[in-house]
Amino acid sequence: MTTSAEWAFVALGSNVGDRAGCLAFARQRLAMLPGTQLTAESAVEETEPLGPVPQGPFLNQMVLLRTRLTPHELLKHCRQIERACGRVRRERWGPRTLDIDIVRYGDHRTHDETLTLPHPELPNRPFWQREVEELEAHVG
Ligand code: A4P
Ligand code: MG
Repeated sequence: MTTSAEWAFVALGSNVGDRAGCLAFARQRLAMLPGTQLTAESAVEETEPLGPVPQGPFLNQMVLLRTRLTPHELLKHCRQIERACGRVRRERWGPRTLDIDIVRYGDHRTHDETLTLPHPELPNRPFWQREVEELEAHVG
């Protein structure tokens, strides 16, 4: 935890099971993180799958957090939320995915074995770019 807060742009994606439910679960859990406020959320967008794996369409959304968690602390919490969603959804509705990616964290630039910031896929994902733009209006 740091003393000063930063703006974090966090991307949510789901393409199996109760997709909207997974996004809602993620928003709720992110809003409850220590030292963190969920300041704004983008529209939810249905997108065709990117990449080589044949799979169903995604629901994607981005949220804007004001957080005192460090980037690595935030990543650790995101992983926990993904796992928690996986457990809940597997038991009730079969396989599901929830991806939570940190797209931007202030102006931080990081590249180590667990975290790259800004997220390297940002230039390749038009829906992320649209969502970032939508949320930037809320950055004070
Ligand atoms: N990691 C490094 N940098 C970051 C970061 N900035 N934010 C590491 C989050 N994680 C970061 O992620 C793998 C590892 O990336 C993590 O352990 C973390 O330490 P993962 O979510 O466990 O695995 P993954 O999802 O298979 O890989 P990755 O690279 O996150 O895949 P993507 O990029 O999320 O691709 N098409 C559409 N339309 N919409 C989508 O959302 N998503 C994917 C998944 C494919 N196609 C899609 C979408
Ligand atoms: Mg991911």
